[in-house]
Amino acid sequence: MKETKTTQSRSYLGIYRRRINWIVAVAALCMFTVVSCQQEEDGFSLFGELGEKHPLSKEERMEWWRDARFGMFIHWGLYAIPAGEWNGKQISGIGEWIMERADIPVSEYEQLAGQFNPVEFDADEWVRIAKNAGMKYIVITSKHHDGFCLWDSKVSDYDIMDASPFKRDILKELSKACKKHKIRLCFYHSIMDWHHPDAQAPFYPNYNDRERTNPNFANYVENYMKPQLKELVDNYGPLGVMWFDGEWIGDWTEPQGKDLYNYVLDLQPDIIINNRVGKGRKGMEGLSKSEEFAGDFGTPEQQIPAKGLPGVDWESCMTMNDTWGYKSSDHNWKSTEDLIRKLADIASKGGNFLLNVGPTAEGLIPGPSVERLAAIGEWMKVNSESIYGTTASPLGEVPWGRCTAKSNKLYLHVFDWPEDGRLEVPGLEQNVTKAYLLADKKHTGLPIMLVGPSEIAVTVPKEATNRIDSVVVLEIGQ
Ligand code: JFZ
Repeated sequence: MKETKTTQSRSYLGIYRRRINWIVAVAALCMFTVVSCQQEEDGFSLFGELGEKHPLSKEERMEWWRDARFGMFIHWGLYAIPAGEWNGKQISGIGEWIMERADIPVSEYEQLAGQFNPVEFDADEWVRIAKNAGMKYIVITSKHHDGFCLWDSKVSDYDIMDASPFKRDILKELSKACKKHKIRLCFYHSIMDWHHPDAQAPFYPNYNDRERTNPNFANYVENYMKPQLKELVDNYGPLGVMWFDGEWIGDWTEPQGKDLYNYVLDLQPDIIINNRVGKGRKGMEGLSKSEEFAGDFGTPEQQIPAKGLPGVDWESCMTMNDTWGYKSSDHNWKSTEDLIRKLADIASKGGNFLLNVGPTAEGLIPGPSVERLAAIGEWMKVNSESIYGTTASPLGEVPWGRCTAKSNKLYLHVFDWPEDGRLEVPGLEQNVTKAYLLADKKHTGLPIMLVGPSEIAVTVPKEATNRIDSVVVLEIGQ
């Protein structure tokens, strides 16, 4: 075969063959140089430890995520059944930790699987709730620390198909609904596993042990966790993000984190992986890009870093009350006002907002969460342009609210509407050519006055367009 080909090409190309070989060689060298420079610019050297072999740059992988700015976190599992109460006692702390908090033996806790029958679960409805709120992605617990799997796993019997009477593949239904409504599906997956015998420290009850280790942990990683991740990517993807957690246990090491990062990227080349795949609390306030390995983005939890995390992609995850997993006694709901302003605040600092819901054991997103998401959706219908695809504010602190930026526009999120109709905007370096209310479909220009070398005042109507956050758009000249 080879012989024939050579002869053929020789007869076709004749004396030009040598010249063509040269051109091919030079072209290949040029391409190689361009590719390696680009990879280095993106933070990954072609020959570096991370990004090696992976065809897409981080910039390419992060594009949709940076545009999205707003996602739904879903913590759902067996813990929704006790809902914060065990043997008639209220157990303090977050609901999904009840197994640990109430010292429940594995043999007892796993019996909850036999009761898990969320007949009200409607994947389409959940996705619609997220979509109507303006959320662009959903991160659901494929497996939380308790080890119970919400999909039909071939390497486990501790899952929704084998251990529960429900016998419907929850993640399959969500995957279909997400595709239908064009929302990215992502999984939260706990490295720590309180159920697998090789994953927990072997002295009960040490589910969450940072010191002691399990001699068979490698077996759990290679023959259980990795095959499960492959199932999730292959059968429920393509996924948006693999969101790891529970990396603080004594068994987990930084090299294992790097290996897992590469393993998941090999499964799906455009997937995004959070920082908790590796050791430590990277991407938290005060840590910079240069510090060790931090996955693709930082995950400040229940907090918004005061100045954002310049140079680092990040996502604040937050509860609407004080628990991730459903807890029947927790009524401490954040107000809609608080949530909308948090969304604007996070966007103004260059981050994403991952807002949590904890569905009930019946399969319903709690009413107070649904109401708040609907109200956020109403605001987003008018104002989402000031959130999607924006970057951090170029202005310093502004007294009346927050600011986001996109191409030649600044979006002024006015929380405190000026009673005198004069909105002062300090810290402006460029020329403002036009100002208008985002809620005004006609984009009627508002009067602009120069009041200082880098300060203007916009004359705005007496009444705010929205009592929580009215957006004024400034168009910036060249
Ligand atoms: C983890 C989980 O233990 C918890 O149940 C929930 O899923 C949450 C989203 O993540 O808890 C953490 C993880 C990280 C920090 C604190 C609690 N942290 O970085 O400070």
